[in-house]
Amino acid sequence: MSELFKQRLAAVTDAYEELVTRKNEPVLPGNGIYERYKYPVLTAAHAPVSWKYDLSPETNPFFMERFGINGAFNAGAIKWQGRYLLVARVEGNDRKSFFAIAESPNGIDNFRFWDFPITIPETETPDTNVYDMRLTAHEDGWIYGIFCTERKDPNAPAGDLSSAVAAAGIVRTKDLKSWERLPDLKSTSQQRNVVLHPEFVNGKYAFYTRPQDGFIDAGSGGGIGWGLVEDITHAEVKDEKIINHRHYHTIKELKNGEGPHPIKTAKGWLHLAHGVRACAAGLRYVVYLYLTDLEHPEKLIAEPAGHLLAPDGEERIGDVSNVLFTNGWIADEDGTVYIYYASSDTRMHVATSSIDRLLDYVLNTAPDGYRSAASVQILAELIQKNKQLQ
Ligand code: M1P
Repeated sequence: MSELFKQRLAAVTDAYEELVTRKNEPVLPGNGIYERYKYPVLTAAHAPVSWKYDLSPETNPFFMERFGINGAFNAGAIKWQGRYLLVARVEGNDRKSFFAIAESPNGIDNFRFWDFPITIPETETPDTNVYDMRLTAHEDGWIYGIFCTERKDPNAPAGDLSSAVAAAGIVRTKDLKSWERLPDLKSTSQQRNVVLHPEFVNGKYAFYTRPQDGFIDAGSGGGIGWGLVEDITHAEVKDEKIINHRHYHTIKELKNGEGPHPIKTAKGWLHLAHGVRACAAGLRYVVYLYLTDLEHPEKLIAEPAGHLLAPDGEERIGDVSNVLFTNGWIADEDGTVYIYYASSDTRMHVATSSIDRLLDYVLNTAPDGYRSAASVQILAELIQKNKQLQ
């Protein structure tokens, strides 16, 4: 073994260990709704040394990377045997994404990837790319993973090497190690950001959908949809209705999409979602919250105006800048909520809050008045109220 190999192996291993054992800390005082944390919880650099390097001095004398990892983002989340698990979208330098589980003892730091990425069985039409898994521990006893499967558009004209078709892939597991692939969700349009509701509704599986005109364009899709499915092993949404609408001059003017599955609370189902608008810098993705009825999860009860989380500081920059995206959160038994969000299609972060705080936020923050004058009126009323208290 050469001196170079020895030195590089030691340096790379030390840097990795330092990163995955680093303590995270809240950024205070925050806004009272949640606390952000100083460090991202998962990055490309969290990929184990054994994923990136051939550890044999004979076949890798320069100790150079043999498998480049470009990002770790858009992770589903679940609490499993007392540990906080992220099912990350790991993207290689080759642009292909795959899923891998990273585990933490406390949900805010010390995330380490499991030894192997997840092997997702393919259907008869192989996926070109898979990403953004939403995990649902369903009352039927399975843990489902609903993800986006992307394939080249078979109808793309010759020379068009970009057009793609998005659909919802479905896998399920009982141990998070072996995964059974079910047929993709059938619906009348392309789909991304599809999420399985954790409970049966009228004895059926319930899906949050995001109908879209094309691979990127939500177009006439209208917003976040809802549909019931009889048989999850041949899932088909026949009747899809929009339950969270896009709206002119809001944070979700162009597109929106359900995040992780909603959390059941005493006051309704708490939903986390992303909204997209266009601006001179391109698309801007932010995260917002809404609440729906306990008995009728498709019925909106409350929705504050604007975003809950928007790109801030280093979060603004990455492979696809100005993007916050979420598809994972964990509600602990004590009411703590861990909101996992990705920044700029590059890395994962956590923000912590509680069911009580998020309900207070969703129920007591004014809804969008859709006009500047309405916003000024809300602000003036708050200032006036505060004047009487000062
Ligand atoms: O690049 C931003 C996001 O774009 C897509 O989200 P949406 O379908 O709402 O436009 C997804 O590809 C997502 O993975 C990505 O983070």
